[in-house]
Amino acid sequence: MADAVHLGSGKVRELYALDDERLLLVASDRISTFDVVLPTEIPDKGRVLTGLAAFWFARTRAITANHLLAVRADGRSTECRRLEMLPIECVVRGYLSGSGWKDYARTGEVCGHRLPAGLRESDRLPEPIFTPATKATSGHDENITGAQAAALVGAERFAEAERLSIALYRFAAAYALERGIIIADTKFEFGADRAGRLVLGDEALTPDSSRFWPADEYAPGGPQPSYDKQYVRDYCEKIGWGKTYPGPELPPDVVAGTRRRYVEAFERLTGLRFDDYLANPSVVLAG
Ligand code: PZK
Repeated sequence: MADAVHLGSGKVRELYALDDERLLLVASDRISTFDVVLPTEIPDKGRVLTGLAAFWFARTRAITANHLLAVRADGRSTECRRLEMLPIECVVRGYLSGSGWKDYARTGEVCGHRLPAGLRESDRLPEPIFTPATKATSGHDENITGAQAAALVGAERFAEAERLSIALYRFAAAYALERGIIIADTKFEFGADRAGRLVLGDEALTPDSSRFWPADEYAPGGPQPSYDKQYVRDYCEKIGWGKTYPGPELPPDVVAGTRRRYVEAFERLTGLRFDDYLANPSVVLAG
């Protein structure tokens, strides 16, 4: 870390340059809800997300190359290959939720995909759809059509990003469903390496980059409880917070319940004990 150069901050992550070819991604224990970072941290949240992303990177190598080089001993930092990131978010939706549901309810379409009539909020889609978005530097990402995305990255790049995103989602959603977790939708970020090959970057298939729902509580026709953040959201509703900065401090029982849900998601999906990850983060890379 001594000579790592800070490049930027996300809401809950920090990005450093290690040298011309390598970056360090550090996941903090900060949590955001309703787009506001709360003043209370969830212990080990950053380690859970780092471990899960590394687990998925290791298990999806046959689908796509990715930027992961190493997980550091702290369990929250990953060294990765520096890429030329595409200026689009590669979102895949298997269920109708969030902005996808809003757009469908208004127009019957999501990002140019015409969907069957009569779908309800949180319904499973007949097939997963690729719904790219622009990367907003401030405010919210905006859904765009495939044609708009192709104009931004080139038709060939677009087609490959779409194919890889759908394949990654299909693999992970089927795997997670067997372990009691619905991955309703997810966001990938791709970049190009020096040879111009497309490489999966960022964090992938974590609860911060996806909607995780508990499968045993799935009830389409309305919004679904979040696997990881539901205690936080329920508490925020209960106290009548206006969902604008600053957010409320979380009480110890909400922190403990939320930490337990993150750890539970990690253990269900990886089949590993979280304590074993803390002792040696490389365990997520084996097999
Ligand atoms: C890259 N971000 C998002 C912003 C964060 C993360 N492999 C890569 N090569 C080049 N750039 C990036 C990556 C990755 N991943 C990722 N911005 C650039 C971001 C702020 C903090 F932790």
